[in-house]
Amino acid sequence: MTTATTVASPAAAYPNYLDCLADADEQGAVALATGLLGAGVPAERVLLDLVAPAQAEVGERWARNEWGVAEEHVATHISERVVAAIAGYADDHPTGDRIVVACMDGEWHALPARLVAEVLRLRGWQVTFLGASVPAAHLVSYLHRHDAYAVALACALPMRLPHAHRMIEACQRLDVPVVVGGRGFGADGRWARRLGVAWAPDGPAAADLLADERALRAGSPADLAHLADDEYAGLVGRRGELIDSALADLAQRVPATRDYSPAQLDSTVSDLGYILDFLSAALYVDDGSLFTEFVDWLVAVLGSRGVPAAAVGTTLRHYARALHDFPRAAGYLQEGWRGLPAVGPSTSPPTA
Ligand code: B12
Repeated sequence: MTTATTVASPAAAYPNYLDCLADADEQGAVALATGLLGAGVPAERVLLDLVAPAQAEVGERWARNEWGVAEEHVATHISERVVAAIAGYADDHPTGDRIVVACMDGEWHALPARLVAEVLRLRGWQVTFLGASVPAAHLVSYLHRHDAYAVALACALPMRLPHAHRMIEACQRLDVPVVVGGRGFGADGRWARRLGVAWAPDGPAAADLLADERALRAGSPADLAHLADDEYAGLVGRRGELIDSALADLAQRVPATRDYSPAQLDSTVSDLGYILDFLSAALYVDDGSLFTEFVDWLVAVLGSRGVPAAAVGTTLRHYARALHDFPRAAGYLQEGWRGLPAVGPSTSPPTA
């Protein structure tokens, strides 16, 4: 078990905090965080300079296959516990208006949203935290029953952007202003701008924006004229059929997949689906970089688990052939394939 010593800055506490997460040392982690508060570090800084970067590191360790899902779950549970301990330091009687904080439908990354919720609370807003995966209809019905000055919506995965847009539109129809954030909107929030919604990089920036109603409501409308080509809707409609055919294609071209265990088959089907979901999201916001960034990430994650980039290449080629009459989708697939490390442009392109 890690011994928590009192340190005076989040940066100095960080290595010990990571050790606490790795050692499942719940008490040690809480003691480190509350020790910082006791040393005069503002609660907001503990959340953003200790808990948040530690969680990002947890993700990197998972991506590199150094940590399994169980280690990630333990670490996230401990971080949630730490956030709850820090939350106890917020003003019990905030005077600001009510902000509803929620995750997009299908979005299970509740902790990033919780960090934002606590920062807003620390800044004096009344906050109602709805947590993970809130279906649009339920958010609307909640907003009908409870007054809210604004809604803060979180999205960690770009593949949820089409759902995000539905939720944003639902709030806008009720004339409740929305601020969005999270990795899902791109590091610079570029996909939020495409969806015509205010974006903030973190809790403090969101608090500043919420304090300025004009800025919150300013902004250009969604820019989605490209959806008229129906590629997005067509791809969503063909999702099941495309996964089935990609699986059959893999079995033919990569014989080892025929001997996959049920668990390996499950995760292959998930990956085949993720490829289509990220492709659909890229079509939705008309930005191929959303898809190519995902392919780079997928290749790295699968590579650390012994799956060669060529397997991803096989599927990208299959989807590009199947979607030859979807020019935007085929273009993104081709870009993704060209960026693959081992199969690069020296062999024939996916549409050939
Ligand atoms: C914990 C975790 C989970 C947990 C979440 C539990 C929970 N209670 O939150 C569980 C197990 C559910 C999970 C599941 C998955 N996860 Co996950 N997860 C993480 C992890 C390790 C930490 C999340 C976290 O707490 N981040 C800490 C916060 C602080 O980071 P942040 O998102 O950058 O937030 C800051 C800003 O973006 C901003 N912000 C965030 N939200 C909002 C909202 C508003 C309104 C505003 C203004 C600002 C704002 O403020 C925050 C503070 O500064 C991340 C790694 C990471 N880098 O985040 C992966 C990560 C996000 N997950 C990832 C993946 C792939 C998945 C899965 C698809 C895995 C799988 N195969 O099943 C599923 C998808 C589930 C789903 N449909 O949502 C990938 C995403 C990669 C990608 N290409 O998009 C990541 C990046 C891991 C990695 N390095 O590869 N995950």
